[in-house]
Amino acid sequence: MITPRPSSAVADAQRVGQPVVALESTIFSNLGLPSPDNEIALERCLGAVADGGAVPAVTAVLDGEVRLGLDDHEYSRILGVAQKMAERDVPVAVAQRWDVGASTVSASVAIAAAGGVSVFATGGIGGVHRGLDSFDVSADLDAIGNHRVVTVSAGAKAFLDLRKTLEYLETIGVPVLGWRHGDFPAFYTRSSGLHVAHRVESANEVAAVLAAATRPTGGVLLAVPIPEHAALDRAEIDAAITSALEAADAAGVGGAAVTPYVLERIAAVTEGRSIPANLALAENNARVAAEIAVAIARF
Ligand code: PSU
Ligand code: MN
Repeated sequence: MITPRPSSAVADAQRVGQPVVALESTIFSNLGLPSPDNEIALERCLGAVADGGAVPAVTAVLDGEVRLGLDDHEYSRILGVAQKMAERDVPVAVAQRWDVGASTVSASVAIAAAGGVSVFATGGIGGVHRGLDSFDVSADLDAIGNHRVVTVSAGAKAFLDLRKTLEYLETIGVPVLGWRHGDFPAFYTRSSGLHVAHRVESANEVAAVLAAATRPTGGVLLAVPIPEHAALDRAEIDAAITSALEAADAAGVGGAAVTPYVLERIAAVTEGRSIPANLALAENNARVAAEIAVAIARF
């Protein structure tokens, strides 16, 4: 089993029961957002967690060591070239002493849970991909179901099959909560047209749901819609997604490379308009996650 090494800020917070929020590192690496937006996203997410009264803990593997929270001088390492690291890759990253393993949602919730952190913020989770023949179902979903962590996200990435993603989460028993919203968000837009199982109005309610979990290691998904002012036009983003998926298909991109490729194509087709939306929702999720962590610490 892994024992993540906490940063000194995270260790100090945990010693006195102060709230901590885990953040993934893939979105901040070259696999997530283009430079310099990745650095801006990191600063805004770190700031939002701190402003909310919690300590941020970016998860990663550095020099073969599983980390929960980084020191200031180390952030530059995850902003550069990194190897995408899902949960199943974490043991390999340790054994092979990877320089920089950038944690996806699945790796991040596993690291957070192992380090005693129960709230995690990301942009959008992975899920069930469109088309039946790819058999591509993100490991994020089972990881959320298998670790006692609240994952805060703007729904799943919009180019997925959101209906099947929600069905899968239902099957594996993950409570899907809508943050002051009855619809499952579609990342760049506030609504997918699909309903969440339950709507919640407060951070205390989310803390109470986690406390009443039926499984010792079950997680919760909190779906937070993108702030109104940052949301993209539904028709524009739908067209961009269609063209990005066609390009991925034509280029024969598969497996773990699909998500970075499609995100890059969506940014190109929307002439960069997907990027500020992505930054705004990630920051907003970090802010809500801090609220949840504060509520859990008080619960
Ligand atoms: N959403 C984004 N940017 C990203 C990701 C999601 O806007 O970079 C990353 C997250 O780290 C997520 C991962 O966990 O993509 C899912 O990858 P896959 O579909 O290969 O499981
Ligand atoms: Mn996949």
